[in-house]
Amino acid sequence: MKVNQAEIVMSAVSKAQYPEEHLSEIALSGRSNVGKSSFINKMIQRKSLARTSSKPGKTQTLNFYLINESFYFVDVPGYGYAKVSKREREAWGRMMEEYFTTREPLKAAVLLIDMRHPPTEDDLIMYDFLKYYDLPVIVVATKLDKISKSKRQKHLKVIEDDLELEPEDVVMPFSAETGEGKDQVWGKIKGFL
Ligand SMILES: Nc1nc2c(ncn2[C@@H]2O[C@H](COP(=O)(O)OP(=O)(O)OP(=O)(O)O)[C@@H](O)[C@H]2O)c(=O)[nH]1
Ligand SMILES: [Mg+2]
Repeated sequence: MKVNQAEIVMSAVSKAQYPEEHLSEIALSGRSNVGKSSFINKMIQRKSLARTSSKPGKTQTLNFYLINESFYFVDVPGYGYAKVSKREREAWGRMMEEYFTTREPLKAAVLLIDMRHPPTEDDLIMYDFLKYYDLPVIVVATKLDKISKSKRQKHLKVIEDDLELEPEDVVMPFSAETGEGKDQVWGKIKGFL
């Protein structure tokens, strides 16, 4: 996909702030620090349109990025970050539920899993949550550049098995560092737009 235009249109904390023109949306989801914001930047070839950080918990709002004036990537705060209070966790849960369960323009979720480790309990819950609401899920294994070539298949298989992937889903390896996997993931995303 050739991206000619990309801009942030809204940082939202509730429904009233979501964009109104109802273009298709593709949402990112995954643990804090897994690489959701980096994924967006790499996919659209912008170094730092979406803010990233080596510290978890960078993204705190639903950030709507308009791409080619035709659809949105929605960057979402991550889960599984230990240093959040119960109140913050509950607020996060409400925000996620409100968005993922009621948003009509949402066409698919990209669920990012850190390829270096088996999925966490929270990853399994997130996958099941998305499936429960009948949202198409694109499972992307990130940080591919950190795994040696000989170990890649094994790591992908662990993700597949632990998530108990439905037959229609596959795990797509990706690196926001090298761009490996980018074209394949674009191919998959285009199918939902
Ligand atoms: N080597 C490598 N590093 C990556 C990759 N993707 C992300 N990172 C690094 O991982 C860290 C976290 O990336 P972010 O994109 O901010 O992660 P996030 O999922 O948006 O995190 P939150 O906003 O906290 O939920 C940063 O230091 C990135 O540079 C990748 O594919 N390879
Ligand atoms: Mg982020």
